[in-house]
Amino acid sequence: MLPHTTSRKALKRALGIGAGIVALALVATGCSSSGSGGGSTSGGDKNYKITFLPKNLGNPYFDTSDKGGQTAVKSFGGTYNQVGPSTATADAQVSYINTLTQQGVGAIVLSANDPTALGSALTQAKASNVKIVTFDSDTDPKFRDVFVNQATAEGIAKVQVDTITKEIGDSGEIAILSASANATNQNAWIDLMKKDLEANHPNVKLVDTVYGNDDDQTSFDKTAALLQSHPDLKGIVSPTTVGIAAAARYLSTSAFKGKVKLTGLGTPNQMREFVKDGTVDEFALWNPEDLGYLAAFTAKALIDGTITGKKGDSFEAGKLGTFKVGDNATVLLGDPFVFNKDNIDKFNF
Ligand code: RAM
Repeated sequence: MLPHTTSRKALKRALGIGAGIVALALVATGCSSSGSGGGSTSGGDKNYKITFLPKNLGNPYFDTSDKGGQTAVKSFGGTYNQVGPSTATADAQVSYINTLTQQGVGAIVLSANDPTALGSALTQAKASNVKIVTFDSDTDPKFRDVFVNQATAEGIAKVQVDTITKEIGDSGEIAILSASANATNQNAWIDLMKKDLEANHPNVKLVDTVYGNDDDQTSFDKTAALLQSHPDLKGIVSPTTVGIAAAARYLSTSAFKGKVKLTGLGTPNQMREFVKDGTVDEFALWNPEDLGYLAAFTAKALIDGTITGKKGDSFEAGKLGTFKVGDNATVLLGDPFVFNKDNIDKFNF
């Protein structure tokens, strides 16, 4: 029995999208902007200029969520754009928010590198009638209209703790390789993982938490350093797709392969070879393409005035169906899904 909370709905969504994806890097490197989408902004007097601002560019996870956003915006005749920094920092995101506000976009769809540091730029944007949707990584709720959450933080934390504790026989030292130190999403998950470990796994000791900043080389180097400073380490949890892929690459050619267990959140395409070669048994994620798609439709619903962020408001999200706004102006995509050697070939993102 897999240690996960996968619903049929989540699996169906993941499979449905997985089959149709052709690898697509919207913007591969650097700080840039990629315009595209539906050409003219239709929808009467509605400002459907919707720009995605991920944590950083060049991350396959965001290439996939951006692809979902683009599909959605095109489907309702809006103008899609994606901009973002090459490094995952809040400072780098501020200037993009200011520029988009000056340009008068209808909505910014943002994965935040920090819960508060973007606050004043976002407050100005909102004052200029730019709708703010956070997805993937939230800000303090006062700075945005709605947060589109990929899965509950509790569910995301639990699947990772369940997996690593099972893999190391519920005893011994583990470490966390995270993204950047201020990332709202990773920090929320890490807090919950710590609580779960303390409450339910007394023989498992979290000895270190290190940050690879969602940069491949930094994450690779931090993995090497972790293994060196903790010779008794039995497992690594990396709740970031960049981190887990870099850690797997390191482990796969080291003496620790298969001995030091690795799990966390990864994309099937980045992790496939490491599952097949025995470096990694299981890891989890949701469908980033669906997340981007839902976030774009959430932006549309805010622009239309169908929702304002009030609990109970509902809206249509194209092929994903109807969604409701929940507590703290949050919309929930679904459940995390666990990937392993038996199912990984069914996915292509
Ligand atoms: C990385 C980013 C993103 C996170 C995934 C799991 O791509 O940090 O914010 O949600 O990992």
